[in-house]
Amino acid sequence: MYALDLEVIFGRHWLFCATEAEIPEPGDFVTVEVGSTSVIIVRDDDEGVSALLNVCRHRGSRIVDDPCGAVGNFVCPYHQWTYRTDGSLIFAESSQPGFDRSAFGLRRVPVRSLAGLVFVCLSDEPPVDFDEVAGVLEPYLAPYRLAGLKVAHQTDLMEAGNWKLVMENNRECLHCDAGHPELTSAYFPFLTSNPEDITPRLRPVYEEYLGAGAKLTEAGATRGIPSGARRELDSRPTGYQVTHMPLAGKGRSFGMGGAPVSAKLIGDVHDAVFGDMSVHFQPNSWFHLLSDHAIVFRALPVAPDRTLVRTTWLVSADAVEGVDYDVDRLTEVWTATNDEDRGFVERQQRGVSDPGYLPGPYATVEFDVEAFVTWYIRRLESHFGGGRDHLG
Ligand code: 3BY
Ligand code: FES
Ligand code: FE
Repeated sequence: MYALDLEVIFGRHWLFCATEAEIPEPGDFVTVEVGSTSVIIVRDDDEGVSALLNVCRHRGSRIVDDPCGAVGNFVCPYHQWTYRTDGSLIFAESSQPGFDRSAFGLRRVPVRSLAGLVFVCLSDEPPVDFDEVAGVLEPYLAPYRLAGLKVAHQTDLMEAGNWKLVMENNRECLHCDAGHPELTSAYFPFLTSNPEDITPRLRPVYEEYLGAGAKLTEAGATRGIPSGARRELDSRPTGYQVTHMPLAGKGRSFGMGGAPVSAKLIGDVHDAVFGDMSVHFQPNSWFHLLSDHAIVFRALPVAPDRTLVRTTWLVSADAVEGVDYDVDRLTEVWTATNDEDRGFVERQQRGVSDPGYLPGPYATVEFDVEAFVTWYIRRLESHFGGGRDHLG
């Protein structure tokens, strides 16, 4: 199943890999490891974003070892074949007469930037629906001007669980109330999608949540930033969702109790009380855009029971560390939340690996877990060319 996941899910779908903010200058690059594949995402000399296979066209050496860096050109450490940042080969020593350098550039990988979020597809025939999805999401994301933000912090968390458990955990907040005291200090306790399930104790908070949400929609409309939820999580190859929710307490950001975490608002957002614009992508990413920072998350499988979760915090380019923001305070809530989620994933991995495990039913609020699972099954079905029978 792990090999199949790498081949069908990670090998043939658009994967969020990095932000343009990580590679602001020509020659800046990050490398991304997906199974045995290594991709270099680089700002090329024309200021565009290229994705290149990290495999030398001479005798196949890996070219770049570093997870990120800056280069003039890429020089293969083995025999020094040298490539421009757009992948074209410019130097190959002692090549035979008639050697055509232009035929031996680094292999290019399909890449798209959606408002500064860089997606890569490892297949030469990527899902064609990305542009349509980008068309829907662009108006929501563009006002945050993500490409021009500054990386304030980045963490890599290796979780001892299968990537699907990481994603399922991300797709529900049933565990939030008990499991995320820091996050729920900034979130309303909207743990149910059914208003009739709201207890009398929670009713006033729910009314407050609805009121704050209505205000946000109004504010969003007046600023030209759309606010309405869009959701196509299981019906297309590039499954996505965007929601815009108010925050509790101070209502500003992911500081404790909804407190702001940076003094400089980002992009075109004018009001610090702008809630949480949250975006989900199948199969491997989620995003939270706040008035004063953005957090982007990416999960990549490393082994059947190992997943690497990268979290990147972005702030306004003119926000000064120690003056406008403090990394500890900026990252406090999600560092704690990520670690709590890691604990849940690892605990579940141990449980579902028990031969005695029998799956139970979802709660009503776990509908996005179901959407993820449905998306996954449909993608495998489509790979095998039809019905579930093919899955054995
Ligand atoms: O990040 C998310 O999208 C979800 C909602 C809040 C908690 N959880 C990890
Ligand atoms: Fe890269 Fe020979 S393998 S130059
Ligand atoms: Fe969680």
